Amino acid sequence: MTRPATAPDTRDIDIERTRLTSTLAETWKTPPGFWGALTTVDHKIIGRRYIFTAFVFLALGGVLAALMRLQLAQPEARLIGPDRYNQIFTMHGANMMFLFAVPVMEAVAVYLVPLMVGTRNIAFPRLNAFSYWIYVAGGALLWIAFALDMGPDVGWFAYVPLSGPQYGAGKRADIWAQMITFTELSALAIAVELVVTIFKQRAPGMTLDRIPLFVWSMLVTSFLVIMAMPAIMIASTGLILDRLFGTHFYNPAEGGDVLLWQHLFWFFGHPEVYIIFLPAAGMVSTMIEPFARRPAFGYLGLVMALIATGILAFGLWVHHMFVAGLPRLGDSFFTASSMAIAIPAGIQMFCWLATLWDGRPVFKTPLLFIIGFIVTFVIGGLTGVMVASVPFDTQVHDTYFVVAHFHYVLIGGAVFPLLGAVHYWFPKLTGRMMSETLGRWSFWLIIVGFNATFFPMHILGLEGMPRRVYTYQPDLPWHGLNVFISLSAVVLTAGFLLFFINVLKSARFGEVAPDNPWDAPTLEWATTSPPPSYNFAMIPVVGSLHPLWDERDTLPVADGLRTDRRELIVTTLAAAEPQAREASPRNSIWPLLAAVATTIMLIWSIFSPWAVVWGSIPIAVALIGWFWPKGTPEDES
Ligand code: HEM
Ligand SMILES: [Cu+2]
Repeated sequence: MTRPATAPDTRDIDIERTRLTSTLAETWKTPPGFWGALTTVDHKIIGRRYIFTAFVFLALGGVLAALMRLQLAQPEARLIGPDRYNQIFTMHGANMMFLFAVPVMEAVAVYLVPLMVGTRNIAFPRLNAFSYWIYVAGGALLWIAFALDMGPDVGWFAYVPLSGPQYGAGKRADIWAQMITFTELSALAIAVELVVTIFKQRAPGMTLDRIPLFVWSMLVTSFLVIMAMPAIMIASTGLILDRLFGTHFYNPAEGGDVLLWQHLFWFFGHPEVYIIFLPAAGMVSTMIEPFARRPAFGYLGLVMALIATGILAFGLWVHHMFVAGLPRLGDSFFTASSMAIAIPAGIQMFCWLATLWDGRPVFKTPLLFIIGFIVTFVIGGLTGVMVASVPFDTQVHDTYFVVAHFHYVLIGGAVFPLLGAVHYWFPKLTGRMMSETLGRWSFWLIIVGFNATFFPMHILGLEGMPRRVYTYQPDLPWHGLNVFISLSAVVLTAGFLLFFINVLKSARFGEVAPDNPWDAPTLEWATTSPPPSYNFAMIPVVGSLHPLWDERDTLPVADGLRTDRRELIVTTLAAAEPQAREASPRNSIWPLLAAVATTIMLIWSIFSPWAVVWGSIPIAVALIGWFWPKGTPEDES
């Protein structure tokens, strides 16, 4: 890189190591205290906060699940009435999907991707801060509404006409629709940040075929988010307009169409499940290497499988509409495409099994969760192939069979890898190790509790028990299994509680973690645990797919970056050759203010269309403050 005339001691190569780290720490620091917390743009602080918040929503959603199981344990139980029950299953589903599963994956990526690609912050750090605030606001909206008995009660996919103006009285459905706007805004923002970070901020030498598999999975996921989320935003905005304005998007009497809702929703909704699953698959591919003690088998196959799944994901949505009365020939195509998705999933499975088979596995907690994932996800995949067939789906549609199926893929396919990932990356996040003993106990309780809870639901479904019913009569043959399921859910809950206890205890008292406790090959382990504010004192230069295995003692580094202001290296898209030094934004309060203004406008607009007019003014002011030029010098090539 060229070196224009700057003060001689501001470049990293010109100063000695201790001064280098202290100068960098000063340049990149988040001031301590409340103000620092509100203005930070550090991806690690925001990522940690995001992960924590998502787990709070998991716990809240779990409480609702427990309530449902309590109610369903006995026939004609009086604990929860039908109206509250409708709110509870809707809240549970919407909360789990929109406030837990998608955000938690994005959150882990916000924390890890910049470290794994060897850069100092995520691209668009202020947008990242904004995205977190807007996410919290959407979550608070949903839960406060629920506390006020205004929680949505139309199911997590809010079908019209039930959610439309004719049947959905009050503001319950509007709360659902606007919560979508909040969470999709935040997800879209992160997707854009991740794509740019992965394309332009990879460490020099990290060519496309040296990108860690979790990062690949987040790249594909981000494109899925960018292409799928607009469909649901259009759908939910149309719903709000129908309800508030009297438009007729979904009103057949005036030329609207109820099936339009289902198409728009599932055009988003099916890719949504891969937005949850692909990051989990990426975590598995990344974690399996240090525990199998060999490189993942079939890197190219794994990457291609991610991409293939991402593309196919957009061609399956009608399998959610097999009983909507579409032409049979059309349905058959979607049966075929739904079954085809088993091919890339199978490729990944074979690669993981081959990695374990040929490796020398160390059975630590993360690997246990990986094995739990493999077994459970295969079962969920098999019932998926079953419901992809129209005659079978016609039979089990809207029964507990489907509830069993999607919990197998969601919990088995995403939550298990995620729990493994928490054990695996915890030392990087906190500087401490999680307890292996508690980890094993929670794993066994969760795996046994999960299967005992959800496997019998297949049978209940085949016996005809519909989903979303608040109770059932004693003369129906469902009682025994329901008691069994509710008791098993206690075991599952105990497992989750133990996991949370482990996290809290280890964060305070856990064994202090070294930089690379698992002898892992990827760059996030090349820095301290937890990493300093600037991530890397010198930007690493990557010469292989497993830099920390192949160049154990001598990871080469790039130099020439300024230390007195935030700078990072921009590299070319494919070859990752250094292109420019770019300034990274400083801390700012404006993202928070913009989020507050946006929140006011969005919530107000549930009640009055004028909110869009008047509410936009504070947003515009906040954006002007955000983008006000501060005289930062031009980036240098
Ligand atoms: C932790 C243990 C969990 C238990 C015991 C549980 C239990 C249940 C039950 C009993 C229902 C059916 C309600 C009904 O049809 O009346 C349900 C629905 C649902 N669950 Fe879970 N669940 C759990 C975790 C999760 C997770 C982690 C996710 C997503 C990542 C999830 C997503 C959903 C969705 C989307 C629905 C459908 C809601 C609707 O019908 O609108 N669940 N859950
Ligand atoms: Cu689907």
